[in-house]
Amino acid sequence: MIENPAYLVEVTPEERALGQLNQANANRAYSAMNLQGFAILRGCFSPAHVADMHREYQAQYGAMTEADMRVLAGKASPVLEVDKGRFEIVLKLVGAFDIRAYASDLLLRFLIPLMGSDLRLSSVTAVTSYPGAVQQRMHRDAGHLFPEFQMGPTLPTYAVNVTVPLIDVDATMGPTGVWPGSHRLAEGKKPPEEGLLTVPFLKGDAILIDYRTLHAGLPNLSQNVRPILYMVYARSWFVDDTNHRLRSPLNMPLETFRALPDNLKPLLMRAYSQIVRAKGLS
Ligand SMILES: O=C(O)CCC(=O)C(=O)O
Repeated sequence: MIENPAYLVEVTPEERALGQLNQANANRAYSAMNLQGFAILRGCFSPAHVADMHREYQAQYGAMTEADMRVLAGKASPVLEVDKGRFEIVLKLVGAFDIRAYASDLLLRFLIPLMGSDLRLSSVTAVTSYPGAVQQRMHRDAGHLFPEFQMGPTLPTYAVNVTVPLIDVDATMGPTGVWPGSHRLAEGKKPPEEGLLTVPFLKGDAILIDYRTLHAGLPNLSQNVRPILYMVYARSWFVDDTNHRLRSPLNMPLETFRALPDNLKPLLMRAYSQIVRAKGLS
């Protein structure tokens, strides 16, 4: 029998139904986050929920060609062209993009021991690459903390990007490639390009990437549009001024926020204050 690599954790249907990883799986994923700076929770989301999220994505942006997206990106809109043919979209959190996604029990129960029980949802977007999108440069989502003291690589996690593919993403369609262990590298130190790890994404996966881990969206060599959901969770004091200084980090109608259970409101509170700040400054 071929063993799964250390970063790949198979979530059982029982764990998904319970909303909690068993201790052995949780430990395996914590160890991967610590040593490799990423982990894949395979089967974190049910196939039916992922299909619903994809339908909702299609309803919001499925009709858009690459040219349409570029036009949107050229004006004040939820769309940003991050690289040629690759767009970050502040999705409207309606339909299946609901608490089952951004407040998934299984995810939150896993993330709380990593970042504290007062962790915050920092942003929710989608990153969509169109056929022909090129490979991104190697980058971190944000830099090390306390850069002047060179201690960032040794510190615990301050933010995690949770990527949820809305369709299966094989190597030709371009998943996100990572450099395992690069969260422990000092600013300015680069791992060899050939250390890039490419793992095809499957529907139901949640790919957890420490904000410090070097990664790159890979080229889309297929004929298909590749949308992935991007949910970022962070320690309560971390404000993502690298990616969302003047852009709203999420798009949720105020009435949806007001209707959330009271215990979930703190999770979104900071993103809301950033929305207000972005509106005031832009
Ligand atoms: O498109 C991807 O796979 C990754 C995107 C990304 O890392 C980014 O836009 O910062």
